[in-house]
Amino acid sequence: MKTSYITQKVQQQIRDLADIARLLWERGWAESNAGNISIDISGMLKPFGSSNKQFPQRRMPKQYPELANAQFLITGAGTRMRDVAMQPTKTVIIIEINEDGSAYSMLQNNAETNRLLPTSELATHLTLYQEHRKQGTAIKAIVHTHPTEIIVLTHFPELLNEQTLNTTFWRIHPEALIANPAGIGLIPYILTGTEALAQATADSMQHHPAVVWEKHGCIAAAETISKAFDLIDVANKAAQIYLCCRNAGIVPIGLTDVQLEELKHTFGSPQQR
Ligand code: 2HA
Ligand code: ZN
Repeated sequence: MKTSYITQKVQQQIRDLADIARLLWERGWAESNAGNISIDISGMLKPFGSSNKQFPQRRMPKQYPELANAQFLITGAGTRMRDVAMQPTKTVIIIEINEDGSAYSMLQNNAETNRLLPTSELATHLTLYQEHRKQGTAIKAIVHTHPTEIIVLTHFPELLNEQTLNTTFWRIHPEALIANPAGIGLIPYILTGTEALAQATADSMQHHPAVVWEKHGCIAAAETISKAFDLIDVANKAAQIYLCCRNAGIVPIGLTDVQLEELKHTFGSPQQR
């Protein structure tokens, strides 16, 4: 990545992204090239605009008008989170969306990042930023990863229901509701890297800041990358506790109905109170 135009603010965002990549790797959620991260850095760099021929534009299958002139840090396709942690400037790309949201250019010109393209889940990242901008909600970072225990739970047919999954999490680990009163979304298995996955995730995110992808992983969006990580971390802790109980030979009951109602009444979303 050529550094001359990269501001201190952007450098800090790159460090923050690398810190979260390290956590994903250390959690065991980032085997090989699993997972991807992006941060909206719009306003932190002067837009280059399409008049700049230094960075060629690549057209996208879909147009993102709300993202006109936006800039993002995004992990490169095929990059390993452990490498992102160690060498973010070789694995993270800066992209700028053009004036009508139909193409992006990669703001980079060193030999290593030049060979990279944005993550295979680019469509999902951009669709989520686009939909949140439309709704006026301020998300600035997206984390997609493969949290082991959450994925395991999507192989339990009896938990493949959004309400059941959330109630299970809240009963077994009340902090899961406190950390995310809106609950986690759950969408059925959809092929990785597709527009269909992007759209289903965006639909679910109208109600939930984090979404489980059946038999694949989890994705979260928040105002900061740390908050996006926390959403997945807390949900996975609940999944871990549940699985520990099952491994110990019990099907845990968790909070009683009265205790769950008290929790929802105190910490739940307005609809639950
Ligand atoms: O980036 O995890 O979902 C690799 C993936 C695709
Ligand atoms: Zn994935």
